[in-house]
Amino acid sequence: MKSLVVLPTYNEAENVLAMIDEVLAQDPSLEVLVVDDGSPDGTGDLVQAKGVDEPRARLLRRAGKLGLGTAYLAGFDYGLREGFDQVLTMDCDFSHKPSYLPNILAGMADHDVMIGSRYVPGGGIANWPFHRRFLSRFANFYTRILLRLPTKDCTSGFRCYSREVLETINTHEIRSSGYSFLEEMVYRIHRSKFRIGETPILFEDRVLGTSKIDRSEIFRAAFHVLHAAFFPPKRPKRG
Ligand SMILES: Nc1nc2c(ncn2[C@@H]2O[C@H](COP(=O)(O)OP(=O)(O)OP(=O)(O)O)[C@@H](O)[C@H]2O)c(=O)[nH]1
Ligand SMILES: [Mg+2]
Repeated sequence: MKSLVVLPTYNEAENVLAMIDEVLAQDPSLEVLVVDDGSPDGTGDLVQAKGVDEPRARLLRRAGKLGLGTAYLAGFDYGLREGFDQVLTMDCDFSHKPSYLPNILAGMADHDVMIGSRYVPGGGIANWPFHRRFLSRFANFYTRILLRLPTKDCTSGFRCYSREVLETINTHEIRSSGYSFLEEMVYRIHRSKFRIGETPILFEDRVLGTSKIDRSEIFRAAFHVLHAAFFPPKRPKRG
């Protein structure tokens, strides 16, 4: 089994090399692809230099800040093209701790998708202020009700997708970015009757670097979920 861990980055120079090292240390089957959107802080150059003596660390540079959703799409395409059996995604700010990777990989034995989940027993959020916890809880409640999803954490970006899932659901039809991209992925996967598993993670707020999420994204995501509820995507044929 060959697995690709996609790390989208925008100004993560303080985190990126330590993240790569910790991820690669978890399992010999793992390789890393950093999808960097021309970070002004030189994140891309650090990864390129790292790749010189670490063949398991790869870099995909994009010209400008094109958003998290399309960074995931670029990572999925790369993983499929390069023959990986599964593609994982994680934030590159240590909110998603690499030490959970073995649990996520183990879950893939009997699931098509695994999600590192804050909202299953044993999971949680360490140091978020009340308003962010509330927002995340509300977003998940709203999404689960409207889209009738059994998944507890629909907005977690800590995931592993099997090759078959990425080949089946039409990821390029997903127009939304950020949180609603993640919600729509879960929705499409669930509608195609793939097995979605969740394993608990303790999510911790970033220590280094700054947040890139903007407030308008929250409203766009809420609208997008509503839209998906009334106009569901076509169910693709499986395999
Ligand atoms: N390639 C790429 N990566 C991005 C973009 N926006 C954010 N990222 C990365 O996506 C990951 C998640 O972004 P964060 O800023 O941590 O967003 P968040 O976790 O929702 O917000 P915080 O909890 O405040 O950190 C990080 O690794 C970012 O560097 C983008 O436009 N392009
Ligand atoms: Mg973060």
